Amino acid sequence: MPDVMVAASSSKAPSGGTTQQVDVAVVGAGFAGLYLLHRLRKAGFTAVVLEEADDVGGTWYWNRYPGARCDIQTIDYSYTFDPELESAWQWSEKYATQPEILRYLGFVADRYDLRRDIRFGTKITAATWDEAAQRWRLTTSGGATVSSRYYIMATGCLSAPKPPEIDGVKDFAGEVYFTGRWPHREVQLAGKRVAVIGTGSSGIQSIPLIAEQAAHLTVFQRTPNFALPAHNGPAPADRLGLLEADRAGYREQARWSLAGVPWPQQTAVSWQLSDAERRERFEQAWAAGDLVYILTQLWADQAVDLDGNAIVADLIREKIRATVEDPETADALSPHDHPFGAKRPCLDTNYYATFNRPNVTLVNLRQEPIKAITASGIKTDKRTFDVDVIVFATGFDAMTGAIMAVHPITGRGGKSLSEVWANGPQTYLGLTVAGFPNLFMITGPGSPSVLSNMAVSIEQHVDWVVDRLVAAKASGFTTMEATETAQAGWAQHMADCATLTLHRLANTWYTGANVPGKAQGVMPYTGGVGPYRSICNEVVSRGMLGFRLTGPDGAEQCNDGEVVRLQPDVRLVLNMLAEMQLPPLESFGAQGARNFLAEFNAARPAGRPVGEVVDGTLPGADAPLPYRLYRPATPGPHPIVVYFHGGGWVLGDEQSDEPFCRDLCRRSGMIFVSVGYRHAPDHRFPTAVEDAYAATRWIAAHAAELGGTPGAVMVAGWSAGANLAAVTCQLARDRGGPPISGQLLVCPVTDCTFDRPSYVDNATGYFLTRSLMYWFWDLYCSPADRTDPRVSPLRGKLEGLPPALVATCEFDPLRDEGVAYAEALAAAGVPVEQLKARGHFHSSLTMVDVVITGVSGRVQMAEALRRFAGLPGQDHQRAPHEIAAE
Ligand code: N01
Repeated sequence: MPDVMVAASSSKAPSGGTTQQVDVAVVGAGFAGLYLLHRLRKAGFTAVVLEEADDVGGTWYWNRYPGARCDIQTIDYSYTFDPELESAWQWSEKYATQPEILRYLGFVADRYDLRRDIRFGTKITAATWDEAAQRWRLTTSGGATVSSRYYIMATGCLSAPKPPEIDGVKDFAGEVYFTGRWPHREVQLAGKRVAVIGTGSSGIQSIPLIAEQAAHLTVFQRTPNFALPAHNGPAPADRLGLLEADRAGYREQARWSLAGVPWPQQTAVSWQLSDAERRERFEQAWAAGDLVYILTQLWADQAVDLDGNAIVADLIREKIRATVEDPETADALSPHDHPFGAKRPCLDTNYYATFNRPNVTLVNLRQEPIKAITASGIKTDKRTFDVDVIVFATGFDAMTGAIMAVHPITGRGGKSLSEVWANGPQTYLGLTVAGFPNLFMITGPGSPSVLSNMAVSIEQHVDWVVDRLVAAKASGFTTMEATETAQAGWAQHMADCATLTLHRLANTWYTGANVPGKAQGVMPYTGGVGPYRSICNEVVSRGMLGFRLTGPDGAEQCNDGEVVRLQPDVRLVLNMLAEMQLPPLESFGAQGARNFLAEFNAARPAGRPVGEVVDGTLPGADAPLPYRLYRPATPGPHPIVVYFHGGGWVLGDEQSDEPFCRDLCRRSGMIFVSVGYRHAPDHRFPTAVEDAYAATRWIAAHAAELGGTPGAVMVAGWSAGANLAAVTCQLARDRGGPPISGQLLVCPVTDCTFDRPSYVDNATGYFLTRSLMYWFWDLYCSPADRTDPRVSPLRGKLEGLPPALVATCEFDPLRDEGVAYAEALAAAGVPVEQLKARGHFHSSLTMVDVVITGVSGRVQMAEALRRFAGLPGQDHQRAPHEIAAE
């Protein structure tokens, strides 16, 4: 079959200046456009696909440079919507070449008879929403017009090549090629002096093959990129075996995975593995030749934490040094300016070894930038390189380029998309834009798209959009449009997701940094394919949340709102808990609940190393109490924080908040002494509070023996433990000491009133429920005791208390009483800092290494403790989510 199949049976524009009327107009006949057309037709819509190229293929039509291949294993990079299609097509290699992928797309187009509705060689010149007709009006390069109810951009993320931005390109007398617009004829490079500018995936794939042909190849590199050997060949037997053993299961797993390829989520973090274990994992990944594998399967913190990431980057640089013979060249090829994976890494075949060839030269543009292109070649600020051919592998105006720059799109009220996106793309789900009714994008900015296996994301987007069109038609609605609230909520969720990953720490096409003047920001959705799919499904199950639908005769439905208000990792934790369908904790009884908690805690990450952990016993109010002391690794003496664990005065012990204590010990550089106070119902009020007070006295009196700084201590606690910390401060003031220099109250219980809005709004669904709180209160103290300031400190005298940091979480029944306590402290003249954790639930801030978005909160807590102790602040130049190294 020829590489380029001429579209003999393609759709023709209607003659005589008539406007073609269709239900749906689609732009682009690549992976997305073809599947869209197939699904639309099956759903009974009339559709036309408008395609600039002369054939199907999209990105695979244009990118025909030497060495062009996919970099997701081909068995994963395929359509999965039709099992018969899957068995009708066999891929010949692990990573198919561009011609083979193009043949596949042609095969699909023919198999489903798609070409008759594709208008090739047709460029759209403008798209305008016609308010009166409630339709899109498209004008095309040939002058023909199309009127459609819906307009769907299936334009791909990497289809608008970026101009070279180098002076003098027009002066060059030799041949010029762009990898993204490679000629359809054979390009003769044999015996020629060739320059390649750019070392992204396109450069890295083409350089080894160009080097084999050219008399001499000069590679102009601005930023070195991480490249990994593809180890191409037949599809690996293990992956093929998995697919063939359970095709449907394999595909389903991919749909719910993070990157659209069925690999499990790693749980071990780098610091839990020995050097030897890490190296073994890395070597295995290096040998696997699989981008998704090495990006996700080494250790859980490789993509979210700089320290975990640096280990991988170091190991890759070691490989580069081992391959490239000239140390200076090896050094120039080694990336140092971005975390591994923050910029798209490449799969290569002999890339680094190519620089050992005598006919290849690397020019490091960081040391000698290009000044201009001249008639004879390329001039840097140090040298001139005479060449016959220049290949620009300089990339794309990614994600927004093909949607925005290619033609004006005008929505409601005459607003153009370029205006609306002037400060960066705004979308709802990456699929729609407020103000642009009935406009959809497949893999648009705000969707997982380029951070995923595109084939999986495309099928999900297409299915979701077409299913919505079918549902709208069935219910008589003719327009569908995202609301501003939903869109703003999605932007917030996108930003929350982006703080979890390292993508924002690199200047890449993901962030728009490669195009001068383009607005900056992480454009793809970084929350993962599976979570994204569940959110899209949730939008539907919640009555098209965030969409306004209208129909004839004034019919309207608008269920406004934000689909995700939780932090992304909190959402995952709560979903996981919901899936476990646990009975209410209170139904276990006190001992049963304690056992459950102990089991739950045993399964969590243990917490990072601290200098020393010491167990001991101290005298409580009238009985010995166990304690656990966490000492920093730095030389002492250290200030001491007396810590009270959470658990509703009923559950937990001196070890149950271990990861939280370790984390704060490391961050603050202070000793944490976690006290095992006695619990209800065996020991009801006021035992716990008297134990807490007695323990604080004893610890303050024995500070030097414990390795602490003599003098004042600080108190801290979470939940009921924060209640004890707050009450201890009041007792210490009233009973003549010990001196307390500060109080850290995390989600404190401060009052016995249960009718504040947070008790109502967050009564269920956020793990700590209102009924669980009732149960705790009932076990701890009788109704008559509840107004006692020793259990409701909000009702006590607040003047003269030590400075406080009060942390509250948005989705916590205790939120409002925490805020009330902070406000009352401030009113009483106590210096107070509030930390209001948006999108978090009661346990978020203590779930170290699970809820990573809690890190910035803990950084703030550690800083507050240091201020209480009169210590200088620490250097927090690093991004807030990054966990400092030992
Ligand atoms: O483009 P890129 P690409 N002067 O933007 C350099 C996908 N893809 O076409 O990093 C000098 O990655 C630029 O330097 P810098 C894949 O997702 C997939 O290679 O900006 N240099 C960079 O080195 C990929 O990520 C496959 O400092 C200039 C290079 O040009 C995406 O497409 C194959 C410059 C551009 O790299 C884009 O890849 C190919 C200038 N003025 C592509 N301007 C598969 O394997 C830019 N550069 C499936």
